[in-house]
Amino acid sequence: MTRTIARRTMVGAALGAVATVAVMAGAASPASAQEIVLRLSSPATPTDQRAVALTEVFAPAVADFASFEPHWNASLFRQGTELEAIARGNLEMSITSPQELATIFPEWSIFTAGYLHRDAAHQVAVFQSGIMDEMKERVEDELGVKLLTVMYLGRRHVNLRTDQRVETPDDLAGVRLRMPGTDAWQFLGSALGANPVPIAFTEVYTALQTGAVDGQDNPLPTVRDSKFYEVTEQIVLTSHLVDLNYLAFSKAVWDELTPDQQATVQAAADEAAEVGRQRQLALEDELADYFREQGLEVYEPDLEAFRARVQEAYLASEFAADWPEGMLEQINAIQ
Ligand code: KDO
Repeated sequence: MTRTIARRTMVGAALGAVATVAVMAGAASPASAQEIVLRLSSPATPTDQRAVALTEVFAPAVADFASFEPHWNASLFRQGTELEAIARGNLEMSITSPQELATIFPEWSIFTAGYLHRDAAHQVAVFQSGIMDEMKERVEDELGVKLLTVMYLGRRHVNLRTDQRVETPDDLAGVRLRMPGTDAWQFLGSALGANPVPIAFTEVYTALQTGAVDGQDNPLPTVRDSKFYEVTEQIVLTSHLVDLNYLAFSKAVWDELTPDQQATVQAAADEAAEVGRQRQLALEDELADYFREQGLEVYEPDLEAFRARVQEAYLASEFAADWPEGMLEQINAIQ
């Protein structure tokens, strides 16, 4: 498996970031509004419910001592480079994924496995259960990134520009399916039966439009926000990944906050995640009909065939060798 960033480099970079913030904020005094700018970079669109909730809920909640400065559509950092930017002190926040964390810490690939989380509530219960504490601490200690809360993106489905019916993974043979560009995402594409093609999120619309790929996978609200429905013919409701992101925060900046400010940031993050989650769930409920009205075929394939193929692929994969002993069983047991 590729590790795009050497861990030793990251530790050094994280230490560098601490020094930068100490100079910015003044080591002895609590940070004030003038001093703290929380820049967030994400490929998400501004209409993505995670973006909306961060802007409407997180930003005002921390406004007494920090200004939240989001950069959507990957306008500040390229997708997949945000964690390194935080570690180097060049960015304060991002919406990261277990797939990105797994490029540095292989054990995080457990959360990239298809058909693992059951639903949004299961994600939250797993995140808060304590079973991830060691993994989170390692990210904090070695990368200088604090994972504040879990954000819901939604159930990922296969969205194709071709109209050939898909019932089982065999029907995806030879289909060039855009997946985000890390090993963990590419593996998921293969496990689904397709030929995965790595393309950055901001390039997906054009890739679909020009036929550079046959399809992509994302939750229904993302298909609407990014207008992928304009350049595709069908959505196969595979639900192959209940996708989650983590709100990532610079540990160096966190350490400069007073305990009260830390509590405010944490509560604001949890509240924004909850608001975004509920809105995203509501959208998922209504969007299948919307896409049908737009002329797309939207249907459920043989889910058991997909689940069996994907789960078998993960258990036999090199990823599984890095999963903490017993964690899969613990995740499955959490209600
Ligand atoms: C994507 O690139 O398909 C993806 O959905 C992956 C997610 O983990 C997340 O990064 C998301 O893009 C972006 O936030 C854009 O919505």
